[in-house]
Amino acid sequence: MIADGADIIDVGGESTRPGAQPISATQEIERVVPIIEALTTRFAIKIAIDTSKPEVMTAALAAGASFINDIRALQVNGALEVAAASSAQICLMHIQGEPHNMQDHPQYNDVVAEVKSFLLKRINICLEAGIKRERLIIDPGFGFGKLLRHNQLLLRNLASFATLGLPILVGLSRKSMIGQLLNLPVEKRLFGSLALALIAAEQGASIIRVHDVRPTVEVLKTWYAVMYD
Ligand code: PT1
Repeated sequence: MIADGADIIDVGGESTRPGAQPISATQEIERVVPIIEALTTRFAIKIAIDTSKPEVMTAALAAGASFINDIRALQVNGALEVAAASSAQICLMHIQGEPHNMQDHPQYNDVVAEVKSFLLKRINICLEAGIKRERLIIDPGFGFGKLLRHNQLLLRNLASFATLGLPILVGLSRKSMIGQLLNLPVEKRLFGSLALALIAAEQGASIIRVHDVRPTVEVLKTWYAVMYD
């Protein structure tokens, strides 16, 4: 991933895919800490820790992570305090429900407005806890308690999240949204993922979480060179 042009490696020990079951903090730490240590001792790459648990955040930061990627936007007890006491960058993501049940019946009146208003609340809670604005990143949380229609509306209107004044991160790679649009299984979603990465970048996303680093870097480099170099 580093050789292919990744700027950040997101390390996670607990699946957050639809239907995933939770694991303990101890088990999560046992999974991620050796990986983070192995990466930080060998490479000068930024490591994100994909977790919601404060204990895991603490252990991962001590092992060399410098980015907290939290799909629950620091809502778990103690997470806000750990994040505030660190100097890490923080990604605040929107989710409706919990991974095990989030796709059961996602419901919104105005998905774009509701996701934005949730993120604004979490941003303000972070600022009140003493976290500098410069450390924050936002993510609408594609596939996290969202139907295809909700994901479409969020991506179509992603540029409007710029009103929150923070960098935008998106994760769209191989998600079921592409499966629904193209009727393809997870291992055949590369081209759909590339299309979604480009749409997100064109609308101002500055961090794109992907599985297929090299193809994505080539698409985005080509787009950027033509449009902005
Ligand atoms: C994401 C993300 C993430 N996605 C951030 N972190 C996952 N900040 C894990 C599906 O619909 O978008 N942003 N960490 C992976 N989660 C999912 C969710 C995987 C939905 C697949 C689906 O297929």
